[in-house]
Amino acid sequence: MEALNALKSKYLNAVSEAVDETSLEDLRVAAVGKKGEVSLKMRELGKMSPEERKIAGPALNALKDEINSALLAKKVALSDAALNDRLQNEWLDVSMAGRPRRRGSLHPISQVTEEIIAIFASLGFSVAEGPQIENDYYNFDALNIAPEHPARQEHDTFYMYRNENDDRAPNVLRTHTSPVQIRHLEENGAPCRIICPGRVYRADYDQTHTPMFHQYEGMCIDENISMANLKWTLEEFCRAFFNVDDIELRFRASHFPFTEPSAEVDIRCSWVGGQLKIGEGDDWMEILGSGMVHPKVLHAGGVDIEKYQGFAFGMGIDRLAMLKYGIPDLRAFFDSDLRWLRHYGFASLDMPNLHDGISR
Ligand code: 2NL
Repeated sequence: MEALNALKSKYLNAVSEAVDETSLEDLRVAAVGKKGEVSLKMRELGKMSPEERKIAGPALNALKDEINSALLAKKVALSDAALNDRLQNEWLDVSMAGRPRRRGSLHPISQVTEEIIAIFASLGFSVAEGPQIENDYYNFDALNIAPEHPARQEHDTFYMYRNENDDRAPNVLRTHTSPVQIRHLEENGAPCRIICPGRVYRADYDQTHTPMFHQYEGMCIDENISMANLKWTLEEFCRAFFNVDDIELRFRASHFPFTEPSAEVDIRCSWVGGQLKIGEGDDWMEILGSGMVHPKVLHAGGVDIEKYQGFAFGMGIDRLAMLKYGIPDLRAFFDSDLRWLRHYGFASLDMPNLHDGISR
């Protein structure tokens, strides 16, 4: 009996002091495992007299049960403690404010492109897009630009690399967005009302030219389209874009291979103290080229020239952005200088209110 009491207090103490599950398991093996101390004692029951066994048997069973329940209770207590510990240490305050992050901004060219699209959308124009690498048919021939035309000379056009013995005509980086309009006509036919904003490329680099720049062209083809529709459309655009009610445009006869007649368009303006004012003053500033689409170009687009005619125009997006937002240097547009982008960039959704500018 003495021996059992000693075993009991030895194991119950050890269990209560165990710090983890492995030491609990070691204790279980040492006490009640196959070769554990209690189990060995149980084997001795066989050698006892029936009277001794009557007392020792139940006592050993009771001891075994007591150690097993102590082990189980301790196991539960240890895992509860471990869970509490994790709950203490691994919490997360989901109501805490996030780390501040600097918000990006829209490049002025993206902003102005979106403004142009919004204005022309309200006039019923949709946006057409096309490849920046073109073949010379779409970039030149279809637009009535003859092979000997100066715009085709090597110094203006970027030609794609060809293998030496490849004598197919080389592809080019599009020098204007006009090929998009030809492709659109081929696919959709007349009538049509589209604008085509996008990147164009010319081998030219100085204060006012970059080898990649942005332009948009517009085209409207239908049964009764005249220069009068062109003039109204451009006036509406300028009113909305520059946010000035009284704008005045001046059409000057000009020449483009793809329009006949052709006109360059100036807007009335003044420069006061280096500040540009649109709509008033005695100066004129050229802002775009335009005209009635040349019959050969309509024909190349698969349009029935007996039935349809239309106007087209083109302007530089970069220059419009400089004029509207007072940006002095074209080349800064493409420097990717973050300070510049933060200064001249726009918040997303910063759209002009079209109701200010468009009269109906
Ligand atoms: C300019 C001149 C212009 C066009 C572009 C055009 C396109 C087709 C047919 C006819 Cl598919 N014309 N585009 C017409 C006149 C002028 O751009 O000075 N752009 C900055």
